[in-house]
Amino acid sequence: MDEKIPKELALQLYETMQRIRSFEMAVVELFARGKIPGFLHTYVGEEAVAAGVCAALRPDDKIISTHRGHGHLIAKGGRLDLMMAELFGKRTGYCKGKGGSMHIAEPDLGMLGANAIVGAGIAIINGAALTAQYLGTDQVAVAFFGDGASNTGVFHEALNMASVWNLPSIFVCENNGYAESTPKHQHQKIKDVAVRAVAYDMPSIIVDGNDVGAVYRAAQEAVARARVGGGPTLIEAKTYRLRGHYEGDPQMYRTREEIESWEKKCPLERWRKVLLAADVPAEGIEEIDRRIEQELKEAVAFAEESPLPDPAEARSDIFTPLPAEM
Ligand SMILES: Cc1ncc(C[n+]2csc(CCOP(=O)(O)OP(=O)(O)O)c2C)c(N)n1
Ligand SMILES: [Mg+2]
Repeated sequence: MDEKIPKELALQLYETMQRIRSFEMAVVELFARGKIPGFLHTYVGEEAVAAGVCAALRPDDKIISTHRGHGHLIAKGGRLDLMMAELFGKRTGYCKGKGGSMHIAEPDLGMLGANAIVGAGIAIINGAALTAQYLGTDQVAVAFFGDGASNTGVFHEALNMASVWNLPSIFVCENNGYAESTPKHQHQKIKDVAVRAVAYDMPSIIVDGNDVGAVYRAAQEAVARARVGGGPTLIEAKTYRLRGHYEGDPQMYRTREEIESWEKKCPLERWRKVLLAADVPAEGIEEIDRRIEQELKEAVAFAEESPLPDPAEARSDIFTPLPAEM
């Protein structure tokens, strides 16, 4: 076990990853059964990134997510029942069933939203970071995004602005080697996305995104710097998505062997081995697994039983009312 990670935190990291994996595997099945409308992009295989980064954050820190966002909300403390209801399009969900998988948000947890527009969140997070800087709080703001998103203009604009204004922004690139069906070597010539930080005189960290302990330490370093006015960091977490780009993706662009080679690097399996080697009792781990299984059963029942939104409310909640003093 990593000496810098106490056992309690190590178990918490495992629990977060397991909550994400179990939620995702449940929604995969429910989607196949026609219970979940729309598109579904799962985070299976990438759990260590959200779990490791969010463990280094405080509840009042902000994050922004992507089209592959369930893991980010869970790692920031999202409740499985309210998330499940949202994915079902039910009124009891986090966004009253009007957001769904790709637009789920919970500002009270500092989760500013999933986003179907690739790259969009990278700039939005600078707004949260600027707010913290302006108000003189020591909050930090994290944008999660993919390797594909690192080719958008908004990525470069956002990193430049964060650097020039010395914002407490942390940019976390989840490099899973693909943008939809396009392998990374066909969409960018650089080997490491992290090298792009040099153009903005920004520190960067490359980390094994399937090693939750390593991700946690990288995030801790970036967070510590941002909190004391040290400015932004680009973290590149190298990982892999074990399921298709979306559920139903025929995946003609990669081989079974490639997927299997990454299944062997499963972040949960790896961390379970680390825990056992550090004499964490197997029963403790199994107890976490059982608790999550039960929580998920209840979440599915809650979503199933919940009502659909009232059509009369279709046009409410579109604009936020201005605060009275404005
Ligand atoms: C602005 C924009 N362009 C294109 C798309 C279509 N699209 C959806 S996901 C995706 C690939 C994103 O790849 P990456 O950023 O690596 O994220 P990953 O899916 O691998 O997590 C694309 C091109 C989109 N949603 N938004
Ligand atoms: Mg990608």
